[in-house]
Amino acid sequence: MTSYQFPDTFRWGAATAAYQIEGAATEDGRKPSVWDTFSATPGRTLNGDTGTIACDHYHRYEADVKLMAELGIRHYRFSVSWCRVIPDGRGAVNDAGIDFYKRLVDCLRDHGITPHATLFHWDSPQALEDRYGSWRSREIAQDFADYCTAVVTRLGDRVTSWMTINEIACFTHMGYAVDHDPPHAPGTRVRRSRDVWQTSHHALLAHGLGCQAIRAASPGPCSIALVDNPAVTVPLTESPADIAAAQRALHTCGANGGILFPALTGAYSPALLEQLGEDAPIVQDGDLETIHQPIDALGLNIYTGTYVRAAENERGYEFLEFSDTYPRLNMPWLWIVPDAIYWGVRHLRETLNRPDLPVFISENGCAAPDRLTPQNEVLDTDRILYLRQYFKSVHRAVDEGYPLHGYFIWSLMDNFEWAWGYDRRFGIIYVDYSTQRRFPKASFHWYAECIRQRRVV
Ligand code: PNW
Repeated sequence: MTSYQFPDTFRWGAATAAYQIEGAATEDGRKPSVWDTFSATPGRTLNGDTGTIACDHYHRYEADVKLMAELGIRHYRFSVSWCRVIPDGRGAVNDAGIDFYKRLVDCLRDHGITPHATLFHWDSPQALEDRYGSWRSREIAQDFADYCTAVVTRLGDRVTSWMTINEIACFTHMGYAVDHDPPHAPGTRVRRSRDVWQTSHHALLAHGLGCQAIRAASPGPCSIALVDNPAVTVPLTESPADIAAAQRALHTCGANGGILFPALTGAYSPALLEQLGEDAPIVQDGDLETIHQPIDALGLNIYTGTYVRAAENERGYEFLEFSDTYPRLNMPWLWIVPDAIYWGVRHLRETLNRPDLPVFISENGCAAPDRLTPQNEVLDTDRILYLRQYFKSVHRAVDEGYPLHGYFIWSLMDNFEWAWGYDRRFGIIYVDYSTQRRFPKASFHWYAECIRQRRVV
């Protein structure tokens, strides 16, 4: 019998992102991001919701940090808003914007919580969209690096754990998709698939130049990570044949072959390039070296996975569809596949040949149709069921010796879930948006107990 005990050194945390929680969209010199514009456009988000107020975390961060301390986490992942720091995307730095992050970080440290700052979580400055179409232009990579320099110069005395960019595929491929009009996220519909791959290529360049900028600006040693959401291939059975199939399929599943592969190996996956043909992005001399920067850690956002088995076809594998009744939580894509965490981590060693790269789960969690009871409780047993299974998968990876060092739950509190607005709740703290009151859910107390006992309870 296993007790699912974790080592004392394992880091437990929670994650959020600037546009999803901060609000204060026009305060202290902040100018619009593409998400302000997109969400203010009729028909783009569910119920026309915007992040203008969100969780009002900008004003309530002290109370929110107290809740983190109650939860018992020692690590908190948040993101810095580019257009708060450099409102026009390039040029003048807005000290008032920086000051908010200084206050937040100092408050975290006063509570014994280590800050992990993501420099970009989808909220590109609108000014750069107007200037050159954001990620459609190569120019954004240098502007991002300059923004990294501005932040790290000013916050590097109190933050040493940096993440460059969150989930490249989500804000490029979903924003610029060829066949969606309007797209699911801000972006201009482009003409062909190659133009979509070009936007993610520019984001990879931004990551690479960003890494160099952070290292150059940091006053002391720091840790730099990329955060990716790989499409995790999970072998249907753990037979050698199905495992080999899942390894081969990793290249062509989702956008892995054009994002995680170049970032970690310095080359686009040959299998993906063959599949893309004429639609492969244009790669200039030196780009792959820039993209393939040394990183200190990799953050994986894993919510679900894709089952794969060996097949007698040309590729040697097949992807399996989910049936209508396969269990999922409150998002169309949120099939419950706990083994995806274990396999996501294991693929780094066996499929991407990066056996020693420290990794952490930078996001995992689920949306559930939470309701406040008359006693002001939220009895989210569905979320606890989900998390308990995924924690066991985290434990398996740690137990088998993979370098998985920590876990950040998505999310600390309910927040602006992008195109789904406030309708989908991912928090372990319930937010009553009419009063901004916070109510820890049953899953909050459950997670607190896991952290206290360092095991899956
Ligand atoms: C992440 N998928 O996005 C983001 O980093 C968060 O900002 C977001 O709130 C959270 O997950 C929940 O959606 C994802 O299709 C978007 O598998 C799509 C997928 C996964 C994560």
